[in-house]
Amino acid sequence: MKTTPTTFQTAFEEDVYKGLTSFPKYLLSKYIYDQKGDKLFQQIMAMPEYYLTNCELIILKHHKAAIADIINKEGGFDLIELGAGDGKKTKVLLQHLVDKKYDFNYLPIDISQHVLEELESSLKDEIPEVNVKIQQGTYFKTLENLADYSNRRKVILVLGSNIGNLLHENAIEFLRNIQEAMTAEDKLFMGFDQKKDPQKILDAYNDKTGITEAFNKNLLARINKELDADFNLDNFKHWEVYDPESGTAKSYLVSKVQQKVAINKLELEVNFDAWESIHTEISQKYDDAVVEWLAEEAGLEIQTSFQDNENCYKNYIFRK
Ligand code: AVI
Repeated sequence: MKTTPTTFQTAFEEDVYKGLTSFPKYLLSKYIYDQKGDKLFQQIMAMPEYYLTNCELIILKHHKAAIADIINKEGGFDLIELGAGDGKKTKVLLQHLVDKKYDFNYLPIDISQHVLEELESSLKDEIPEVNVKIQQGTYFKTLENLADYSNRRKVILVLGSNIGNLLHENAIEFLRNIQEAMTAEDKLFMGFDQKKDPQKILDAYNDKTGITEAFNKNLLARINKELDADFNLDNFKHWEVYDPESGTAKSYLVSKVQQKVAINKLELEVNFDAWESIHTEISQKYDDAVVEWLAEEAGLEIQTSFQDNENCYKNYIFRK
């Protein structure tokens, strides 16, 4: 193995190097999302096992009027969505806000310009009354510059239990960054997947059709493509565990054989023992006590929450 290169051209290079030279090995789940990863995630959201999408959709459909009542105030507002994706769930709320003739702008933010353009054009067809302004960028950068493009009361929307991909420590930092960008008038509306039957969680992250496996392995495919590496994807097994005590689902890629992988762009050769793992993602599941604790640590207060009949998933409204 070579010594650490002194300069990396991208954060991706540096993070891959760090993760695969650590013990135990890991890769960061944010790198799953290139164009192929985005597509695979869309497929995951459409799978019957991936209950999260449907639960949140049901909550939005049932409670859209109550939600709109809380977020709407005189003088109008900017609805800022972090990690907007295809906007399927958000459109339920947007349609209601339009029907009620509420005064608002919709500002979806996503890391993928491609995803944003598709969302913008689908909105033109489906709900042309919505005044939409897309913004490409990472959550953190965008939150820093929020004042540059929103000067009205803000309602910040984070759906899909996206916060679950962060360790508690990072989730608190994320919430605190949002809190710092908010005024006392603003609201945060966020989805948190709840603790439930462990089997249901394992099934959602380990579908028989292999979509989640391909999604997880897209990390290796991306390293092959962008860093000139020779991972053989068939030599790795997708493995999911869920700890009902901590509420943490963890994804791994496990090497089925003893093998060496060359990552040419990093001048790195990575050795894997048979059955050695790469930790790739966490998907945290919550209960009220944990959400209250996260909020308090971040300087936020839960105003109210909405849940589905099976208490599978919850959307909380926070204020500062
Ligand atoms: C985006 N995020 C909330 C998904 C989740 O449930 O953790 C990503 C995902 N990973 C596997 N399936 C879906």
